[in-house]
Amino acid sequence: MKLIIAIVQKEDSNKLQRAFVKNNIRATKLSTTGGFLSQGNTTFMVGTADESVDKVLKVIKGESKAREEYMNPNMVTTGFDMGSQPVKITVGGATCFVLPVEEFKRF
Ligand code: 2BA
Repeated sequence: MKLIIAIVQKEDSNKLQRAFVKNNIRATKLSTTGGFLSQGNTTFMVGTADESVDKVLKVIKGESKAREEYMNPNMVTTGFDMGSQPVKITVGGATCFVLPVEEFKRF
């Protein structure tokens, strides 16, 4: 068994949640914050059989879009807007980790 941790943008989270339900994929949705931009994002935890990992990743990929954001570099490092030029960054689609699960129990 594997645990997939998928961090997606807030804008994609509702449709991804619906796609999980439609595809009979069990998931837990957490409200999270990106460590770099300090913007809200969504983290899904999906416990799944080894042979279903590719299917789950495909569903995640199908519902997650990369977007461009502009940010003030000083806001990230100092917390203050010091009038510097905003820089463009591409925020992913989805950032996914696939972890082995030692034990899975439901009581
Ligand atoms: P944030 O940490 O807010 O990062 C948002 C975007 O800012 C990143 O998009 C990346 O384009 C850029 N970025 C992040 N750290 C950077 C740095 N040190 N220098 C320059 N640019 C940087 P993504 O890479 O697509 O990440 C989207 C979100 O996924 C992240 O939001 C974070 O919540 C999560 N994430 C990404 N990589 C991770 C990792 N290795 N471990 C844990 N969470 C991760």
